[in-house]
Amino acid sequence: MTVSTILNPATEVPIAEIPATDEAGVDAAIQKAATAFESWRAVAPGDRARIMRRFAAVLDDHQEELAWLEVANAGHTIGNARWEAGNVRDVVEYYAGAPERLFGRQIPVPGGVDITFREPLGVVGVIVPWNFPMPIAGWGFAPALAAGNTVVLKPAELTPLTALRIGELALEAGLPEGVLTVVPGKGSVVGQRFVTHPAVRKVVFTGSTEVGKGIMRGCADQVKNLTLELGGKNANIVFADADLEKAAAAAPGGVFDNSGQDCCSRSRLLVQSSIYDDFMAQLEDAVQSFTVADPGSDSAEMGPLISSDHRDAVAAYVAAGEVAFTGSAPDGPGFWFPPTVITPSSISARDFREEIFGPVLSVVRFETEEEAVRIANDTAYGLSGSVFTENLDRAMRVSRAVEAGNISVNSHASVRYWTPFGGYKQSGLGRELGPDAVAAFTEEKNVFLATSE
Ligand code: TAP
Repeated sequence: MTVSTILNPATEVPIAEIPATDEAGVDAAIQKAATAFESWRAVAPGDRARIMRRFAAVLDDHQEELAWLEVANAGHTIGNARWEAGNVRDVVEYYAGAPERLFGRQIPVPGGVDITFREPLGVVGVIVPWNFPMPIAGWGFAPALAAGNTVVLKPAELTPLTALRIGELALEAGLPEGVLTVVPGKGSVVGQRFVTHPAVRKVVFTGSTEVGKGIMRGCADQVKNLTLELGGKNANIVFADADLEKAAAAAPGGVFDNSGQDCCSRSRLLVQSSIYDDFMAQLEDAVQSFTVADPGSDSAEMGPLISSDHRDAVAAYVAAGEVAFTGSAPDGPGFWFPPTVITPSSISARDFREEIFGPVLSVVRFETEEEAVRIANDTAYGLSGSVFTENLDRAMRVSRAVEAGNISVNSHASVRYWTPFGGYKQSGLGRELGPDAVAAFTEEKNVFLATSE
């Protein structure tokens, strides 16, 4: 059996050995989930809701444990990791409200009565990347379970520890065996089998656009339901009429949070020419005071990158770009990389076009609002973006004009579990979170009952 050695990315010290599931093991997990589906779908809505609320309570009791596990496995700062564990709890709690409110409709038709039902799909396969192991798992499994589906969940090979623990906590909370099964292993084996196994009726994939396209092609064979959350190259547009101090103070967090390993990272900064020099001076101060340190310390704003290979990939972009200034990072063991600001020679430079997924910010200037929107939209991606301005008309105009699923005005926050999240263009397909996520884990059935005159 293949075993993955899990490293702490801040120290490079091995912290666990996790067996990789082979294809027979994946098939057994899917079969178990298919069997559990028959009884889980039949659990009365109020009881399903109660079990999910209990699951949220158990997650709450273990928030601190889960957070420290993520610090060790993914190098997330403890502040972020606490938020992430709390987010899984909140998302489970939020969708615990859904089973009792999974309404159909009564539609007026001639000759009878017409009603619709929301029925669960069956087994749902959730494939999770390494950058946000806990929240992204929860965004898939919580609404899926609420709708009456069962879930097989594949964490990334590099970061399986919190998902495996959440699987144990689900059982402790009273979810029946087979309702939520965590299946660690390789994407090419476990993830691929979710795509090809006919009992898996929907795949929820979060990861790179390249792998996502392959999964979409694979799902086509069985016309399988699919949600894709893919990459991003998001623009932060700072207008001359913005509160510059606020915009400069917020920019580092918008791109360097989670070491830039964030599909919503505002990795393209567009600054209006008339304030460019002033803004860059303020940005330099903000970047240099951004604290990159032991992720377990309360003051850390950024930890290491996830792996040595990933650090090499990020470094290659920086070596090819024009570095304007950098922050600092610890020396010694750990996959550290300093926050780095690049001024690309043109908007066709690689660092300005490709998702780097590291702490690298590329800054360009623009003259007019139209030009800012044109540059922001000149990308295959469309996940998120920010607009900094004090002019409400401009804020609304630009928010509507940028082709992205999530825009923030005078803020970089993109994720709230109450609101829909997802991408335009090659950033994805479908939406997660928000009030409609449960519907994406159902088939809508229409029933017509003929009535006699
Ligand atoms: P990927 O390499 O695409 O991996 C994502 C997941 O897919 C991992 O669990 C991976 O498994 C699995 N996988 C790999 N090959 C597969 C295959 N052929 N069939 C099925 N599953 C397969 O991405 P990553 O490097 O982990 O994550 C970074 C990317 O995710 C970035 O592009 C980022 O923008 C994107 N991302 C998007 C979002 C949203 S919400 N849009 C959120 C976070 C991240 P193993 O790695 O374990 O082999």
